Amino acid sequence: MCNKLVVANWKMHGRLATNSGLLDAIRSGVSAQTGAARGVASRVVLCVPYPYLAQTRQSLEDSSVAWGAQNISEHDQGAWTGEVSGSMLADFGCRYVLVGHSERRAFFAETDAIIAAKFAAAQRAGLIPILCVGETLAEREAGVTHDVITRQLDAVLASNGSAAFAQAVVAYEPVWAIGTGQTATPDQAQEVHAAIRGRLARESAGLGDHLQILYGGSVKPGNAAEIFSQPDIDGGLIGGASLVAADFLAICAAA
Ligand code: G2H
Repeated sequence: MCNKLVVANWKMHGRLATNSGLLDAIRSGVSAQTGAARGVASRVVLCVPYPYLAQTRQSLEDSSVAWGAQNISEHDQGAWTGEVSGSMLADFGCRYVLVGHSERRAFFAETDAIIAAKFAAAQRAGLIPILCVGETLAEREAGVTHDVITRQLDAVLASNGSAAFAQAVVAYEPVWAIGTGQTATPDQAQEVHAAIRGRLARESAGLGDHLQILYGGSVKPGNAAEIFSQPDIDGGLIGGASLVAADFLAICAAA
């Protein structure tokens, strides 16, 4: 086991009553993995819906499992009805926040500019943004995968600068692999991860070495080890499989 980062994205799932068992199982399962005499355990983060942040904090605050949110306002405070700021997330102990998940881009019209602003807002609040990038099936078939990823990265680089990536995580999630059961092959994922690392290394050599790049898109216990074995894959962003404790813990153990 090496020091990969495994991030759960619960999406809009969960209820107070059922979350308790899932949180308890993950806390004790990760603790058992960490205690195993097999080296350094993977780092684990749960990104839960806003209403369950208090419950998650109460369950995990004395554990090695961190937590975060799935979205953030680009504004710090003010008349923005329905929005949640970075400082509010920090009040609930969040350390991470997803930014630019493809479902936000596709269904909530989040543009590259909005995502860059959210990335900045997260860092102003002391949170670590997990910037999600990825191409659609049509874009992959048109041969523009690298152009899309570069455009998504460059929007954040242009407004936040390369230094901002020293305190950030990038997640490559091919849109065609999200929740579909269709996973990028390890070679397909590795190729894009290497390109992401290369793009950021062109800005700053040290950045390329240290940046954590996660893969997301139908990661399951059965494919996690092979995906995580790729040299430029530093962990995973896990959706559906993060809702089943045994599956999520098996993925953590594979990391
Ligand atoms: C991609 C992923 C988690 P899933 O959205 O972000 O979800 O693992 O269900 O494909």
